[in-house]
Amino acid sequence: MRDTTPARLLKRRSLLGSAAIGAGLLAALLGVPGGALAQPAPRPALVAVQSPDIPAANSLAHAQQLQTIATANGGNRAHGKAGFKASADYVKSKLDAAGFQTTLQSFTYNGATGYNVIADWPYGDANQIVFLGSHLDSVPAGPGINDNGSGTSAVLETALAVSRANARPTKRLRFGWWGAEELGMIGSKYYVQQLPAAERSKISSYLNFDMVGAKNTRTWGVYTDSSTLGATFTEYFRSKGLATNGINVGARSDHASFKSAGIQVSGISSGDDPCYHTRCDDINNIDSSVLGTATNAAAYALWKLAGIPAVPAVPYRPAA
Ligand code: DPN
Ligand code: ZN
Repeated sequence: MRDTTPARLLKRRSLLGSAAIGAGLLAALLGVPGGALAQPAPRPALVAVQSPDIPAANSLAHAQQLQTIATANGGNRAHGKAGFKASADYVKSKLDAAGFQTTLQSFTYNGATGYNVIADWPYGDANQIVFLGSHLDSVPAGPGINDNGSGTSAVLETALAVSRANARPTKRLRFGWWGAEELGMIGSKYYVQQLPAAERSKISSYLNFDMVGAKNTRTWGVYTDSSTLGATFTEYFRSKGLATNGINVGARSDHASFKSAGIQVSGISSGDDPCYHTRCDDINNIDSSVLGTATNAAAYALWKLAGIPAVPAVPYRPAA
């Protein structure tokens, strides 16, 4: 070990002169290797949550694909229509390519086949699942891009960010895109009801994303039955200087299916708009930066709640 006792330093001073010692100290402070007093660089401090910064354009590209699908299939993506199945196939193909374990779960409602897309990221404690979901169907009147191509895109892009990060979370991550929400949360109710009780009890929390891209967004609505989950979203928006308000969505979206099974739920919404449930809820009806904020809020909540390890801000290089 290097002798740094005062006596030794004084001896060095007398041999080399104070200028050399000064240069060595400066080299050490600047982290320059080989200085007379160079020390190993300190390990950088770890930050609590380090979710990725996801470009808004990524989520917007999914919304554009959903618009293209609606346009090619009679202008909507409603339960029982070709535009719905094509939407489910789009989401599933992206997840399959990214390494998720996916399931296309079918159910029957109103004489038509509906589908849920479920994706698991196969790492972390399978007994503690953090679940993010959004409904995938539109109403028959239009393409449903704010309601709910926006939530669909935000959750899809968050899942793809998990894959890009090659995340190794403490908890398990599951993602769901629900069919026939607009007819009464049919798909999410079906999913929860067919799960055995032992499987239901593994779900720690469910976060819902429904209408998260509205152009007229003033504040972010946060709904929750758990102060921890709600605070996670509020904390994210506050860190970006964005206003929030507590809203009550009641049983108007898919979180209600999970809440009924005793699972802690929360969700965010930018709100509806003049094109709600009409033909003009198209790609021009969303604001890409609002959609980008929703995506990053989803990623922040997921990284925090599932315990995805923070990475050092500066790579750690041991001293040679
Ligand atoms: N997106 C609405 C629907 O599916 O008709 C429900 C809703 C309203 C969701 C308000 C969030 C906030
Ligand atoms: Zn909706």
